Amino acid sequence: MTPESILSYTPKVLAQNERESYFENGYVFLNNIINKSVLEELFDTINEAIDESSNLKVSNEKFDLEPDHTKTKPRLRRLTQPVAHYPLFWEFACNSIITDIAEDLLGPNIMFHHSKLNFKWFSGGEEVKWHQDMPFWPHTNDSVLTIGIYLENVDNKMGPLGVIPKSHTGPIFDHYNADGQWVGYISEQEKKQLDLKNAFYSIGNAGSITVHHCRTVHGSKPNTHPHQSRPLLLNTFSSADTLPITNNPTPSRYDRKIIRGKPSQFVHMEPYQGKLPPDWSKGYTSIFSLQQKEHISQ
Ligand SMILES: O=C(O)CCC(=O)C(=O)O
Repeated sequence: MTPESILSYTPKVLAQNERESYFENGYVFLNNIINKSVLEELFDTINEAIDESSNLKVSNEKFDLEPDHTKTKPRLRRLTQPVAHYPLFWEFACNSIITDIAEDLLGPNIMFHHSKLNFKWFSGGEEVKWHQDMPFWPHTNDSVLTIGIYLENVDNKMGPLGVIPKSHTGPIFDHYNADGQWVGYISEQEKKQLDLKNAFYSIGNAGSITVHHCRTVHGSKPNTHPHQSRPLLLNTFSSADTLPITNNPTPSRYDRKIIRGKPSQFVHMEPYQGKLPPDWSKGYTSIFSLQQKEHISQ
């Protein structure tokens, strides 16, 4: 769907000027949106997941671990596809205020792509280098977004999510290095085209929401807070007429599921002017391990 047709529908949560600002700037940040009781429920499930991960020594399809993860001091980088493992996360993705916000920005018919929970543990939880999402999972057009929910209060030491306003209107950057290897971030050379000094960092309370467009350049610094982690739950959705053109790096049974409205009989096609990602059908762990060069995909 085009921004004009999306904006012609009556919004459910956002003010019209917030929707217009999303299309103009490529992001929107909303402080204090999710109720405390909902956050507490999510946390009960997250604590279960952390307990389960504490028995692991190496990352697997569900848990991406920091290199110094131990049983007594678990340090999870990412819980992959929480929706596939815990019904509560699926219910939250398809039937909550975040689904209404997705509808305000994608139109009445919505397709689910994937979800993840990035922990960014205290004292060193890793950086996410500047990147765009679209090169990881290109679609037939750019009516695709990711909604992030802060599960703890986040200050500027904790690696808040940063976005470059209006970068979604610029080019799709190369996420391969000069040797043709996929690195999952924008090179120093190409970064010179970005207005980094105007980066917007989302600082806010637990229950705040960040939304970023699939072409918006974004990233986050390491978490240097001495004892506070920065769990960020991320869900990616598209308009129903916007189809992925490559395999989902982290497929689940909910891949391409219509979660609002109805499937589309038509596809909205725009030229995709970026490189395709590598074939991850035989395995993908996370942006963290790719960017930290724990393995490099060709
Ligand atoms: O966790 C973050 O700060 C950013 C995550 C992100 O951009 C991603 O996982 O693609």
